[in-house]
Amino acid sequence: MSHLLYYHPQSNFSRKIRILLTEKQINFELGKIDLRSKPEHFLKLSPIGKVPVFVDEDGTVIWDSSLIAEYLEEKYPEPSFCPKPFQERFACLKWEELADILGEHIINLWAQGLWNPGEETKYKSLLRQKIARLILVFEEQLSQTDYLLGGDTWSLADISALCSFGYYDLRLGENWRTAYPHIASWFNKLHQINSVQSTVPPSTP
Ligand SMILES: N[C@@H](CCC(=O)N[C@@H](CS)C(=O)NCC(=O)O)C(=O)O
Repeated sequence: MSHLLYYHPQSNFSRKIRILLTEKQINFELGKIDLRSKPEHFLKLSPIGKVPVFVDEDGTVIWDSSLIAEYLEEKYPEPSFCPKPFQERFACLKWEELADILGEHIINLWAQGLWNPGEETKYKSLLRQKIARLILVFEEQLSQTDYLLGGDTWSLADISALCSFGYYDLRLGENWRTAYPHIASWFNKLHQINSVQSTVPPSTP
């Protein structure tokens, strides 16, 4: 049995794992899930019903991108994308979480747009505020360091964040680049990497 990743091509959380698997040089097959009509075999594997879901070659099933990332770091440690020392590890996981929450807010804002098109609801405006507040944290960090953890190479933190900003592009437009120049240049630099460039979410699924 080979590795299998259930995913959706527009999903930021799936992209995170596709990049990680590619960079760790783990061969994997992709199983595309129609999120509007999830197949029974997928729902049997994952009670959460969200992508990504990773199936290891021994049949182990892991859902949730953060858990999958942690699993991959443990089971396929080289090259590593999260430092091992306690403090640094948690710094990495905190940035990953911040990036994922940004991604979730963007998903929610986009979904609100589908449900209430043209209407600026209180919830939409709250989400916009939350998104703006989070983005500022990334801009501030990247005005001081080349990568989110401050070293000279990217990590899981950068992967999660670039997936959320890529998802922002897809769902809300590319207008953030002018207001956040440090994020923009970090984002452009990361797009020179093949696994990043080749997983840019397409506008049609
Ligand atoms: N915390 C989860 C979030 C996964 C998630 O929200 N996936 C979205 C696509 S990006 C999904 O499957 N949505 C379908 C649904 O909620 O029914 C993770 O990190 O994997």
